[in-house]
Amino acid sequence: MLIFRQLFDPQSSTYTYLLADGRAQEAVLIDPVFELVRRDAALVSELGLRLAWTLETHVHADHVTGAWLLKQRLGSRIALGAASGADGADRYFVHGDRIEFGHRHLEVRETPGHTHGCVTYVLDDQSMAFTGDCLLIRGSGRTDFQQGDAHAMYRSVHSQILTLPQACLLYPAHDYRGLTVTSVAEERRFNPRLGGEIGERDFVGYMQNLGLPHPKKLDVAVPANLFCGRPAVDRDSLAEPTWAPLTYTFAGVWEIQAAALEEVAGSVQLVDVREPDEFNGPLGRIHGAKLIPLGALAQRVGELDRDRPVVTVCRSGGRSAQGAVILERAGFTNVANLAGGMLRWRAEGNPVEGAGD
Ligand SMILES: N[C@@H](CCC(=O)N[C@@H](CS)C(=O)NCC(=O)O)C(=O)O
Ligand SMILES: [Fe+2]
Repeated sequence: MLIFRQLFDPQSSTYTYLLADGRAQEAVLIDPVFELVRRDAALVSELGLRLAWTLETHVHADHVTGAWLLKQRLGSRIALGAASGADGADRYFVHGDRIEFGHRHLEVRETPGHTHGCVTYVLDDQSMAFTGDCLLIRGSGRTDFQQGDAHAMYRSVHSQILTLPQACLLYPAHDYRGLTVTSVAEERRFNPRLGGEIGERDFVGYMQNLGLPHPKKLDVAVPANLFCGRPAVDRDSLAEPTWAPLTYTFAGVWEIQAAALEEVAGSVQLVDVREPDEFNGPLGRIHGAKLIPLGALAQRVGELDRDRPVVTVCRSGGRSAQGAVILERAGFTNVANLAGGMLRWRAEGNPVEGAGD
């Protein structure tokens, strides 16, 4: 069973792709983004997968790759094209290499043009290909920096991508209009730069006149990506919280387990976001919890100490997850949701107050 997820970074309009063999539970991530490593790691973990490899389609100019950070956190290995010129990878691909994950594999095709080291990853059954910034949906990557070469791109697209089966789905590294996927047949017919009878000279003329501004992050992204995303100085922007053992969920919320809350209960503020009748009802409440119903939380954040961590709680962990989001939006930095709420707290035999009063 193939697991496939298309993930999006709204900052740089980058697509990250998760592919996994569901039976072997082994995954690869294509083009992860540094700032979204937590999200990607959460998805890998929630799907019960082991991340074997992060694969770059090229040295990106517009965002820093998450490859290095994922290697630190999950032990994944880093791979990209040998012609990329990047240091710090565990494997450098040449044309025809295979990257295995479980019983599936991707084939590496060199598709230079946007950069020297661009590669396209083709799934074993040729049902999908990941074209990086070579072929974009109804477009192509730019060729005006980083060894860009419109002649090379034309040949890459025509010899390596549009020769795949007509039904092969093509997934690019970016789309700036919200389009998500295309196919070989569609691009052969409708790509305005590369489709139909358009020849190499037509394409080169088109590419010389794109007139795009340089990516905003170019000066930061390229040097960092030449080291596979290892920061030059330690960045603490993605530092993990240390006040309690927490889990980051793909839903975007930090969670604390009941057992961990017991350990830190004395030092955190516990906010119960249920309604008063529930707070005083048969499920009881946790010792020291302060009642602020979810609907009133945004207005009453002033009642909480911003310098101490906050744990939100409700009946089952659903409303309190929203409570955690509200507090983060209000500028609280150390916030976690009690996983499973009062139901799990009680099921695990933890003490409650007020039950049955
Ligand atoms: N405005 C974007 C520009 C991004 C950009 O130039 N993207 C490259 C890929 S790294 C590209 O080929 N873009 C093609 C296009 O914009 O049509 C930014 O600042 O990041
Ligand atoms: Fe790019």
